Amino acid sequence: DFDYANYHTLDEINSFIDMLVKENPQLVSKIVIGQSYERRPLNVLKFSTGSNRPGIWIDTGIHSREWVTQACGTRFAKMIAASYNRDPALTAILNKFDIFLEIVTNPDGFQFTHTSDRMWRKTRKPNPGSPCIGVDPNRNWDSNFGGPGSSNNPCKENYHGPSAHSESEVKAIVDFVKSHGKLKAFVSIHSYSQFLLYPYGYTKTRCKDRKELAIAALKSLYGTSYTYGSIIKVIYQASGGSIDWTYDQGIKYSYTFELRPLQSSLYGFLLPADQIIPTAKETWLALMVIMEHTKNNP
Ligand code: 0X9
Ligand code: ZN
Repeated sequence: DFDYANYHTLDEINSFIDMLVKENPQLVSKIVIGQSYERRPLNVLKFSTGSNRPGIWIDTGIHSREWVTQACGTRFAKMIAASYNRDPALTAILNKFDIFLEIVTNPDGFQFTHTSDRMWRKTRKPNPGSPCIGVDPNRNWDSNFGGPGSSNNPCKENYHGPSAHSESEVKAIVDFVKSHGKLKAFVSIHSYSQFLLYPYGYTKTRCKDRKELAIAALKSLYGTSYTYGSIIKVIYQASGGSIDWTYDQGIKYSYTFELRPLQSSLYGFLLPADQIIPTAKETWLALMVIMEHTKNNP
């Protein structure tokens, strides 16, 4: 059986995905929404009990070094598959909504964190005219693209790329969101700092749903030490981020998590494996609150 309490390679996670589909064929399927720069499939798990449903999107690992997020992604996948027809709350959600989960959203970067550089964040596409590789996939979206909090220097960790949606890993999600047309929630999971964030990152203008988003966030964080608020207030200004784009596309429940550890921790991206399960548990509670709120207020 899959060991959820440890970190895994890309191949292991892909095998896990195929196994989950095989074991739950009536509920779970794998869709390939595109391919990475290095031609790896961009695998998305679809949990569905009906046709033509509105959807909830969750992605982990768009920044490849944030290993606790992909690890939590596998745990969420198992939770969803195991909870249908057992947990009434999740069953009610799945009777109305499809859930889409992209566990390894930046597979080239993730592979590179295993083979060469544990701290790799960006994509692996070369930048013409520069010795530096990769684009920050959370500065590459068409939400004030190129604005403050992103860099035009290909050697920087927050390089926004040559144009909005230049990265196939980003473009695949953009195309999926547009063609689906009925996503009601979009949750992008990062680490670290223990934050739950809502739009905006690119502007101080407060998003019009902030009160509702804050209430949902607050409820979900009851009992855990997370800070919540808008990206620009809680972290820093950042242009070209995913949830600002999805929110401006009309997906009201757009959130970013920053999972464990706290910002002050020396572990940073290197969270000890014994914290994977506790992190997944607390985050799952928060996801359930967001998904239930979405179901009840679509
Ligand atoms: O800088 C980022 O992309 C995120 N922090 S991280 O340490 N995981 O890299 C913050 C994301 C804020 N979200 C948006 N700007 N949409
Ligand atoms: Zn991140």
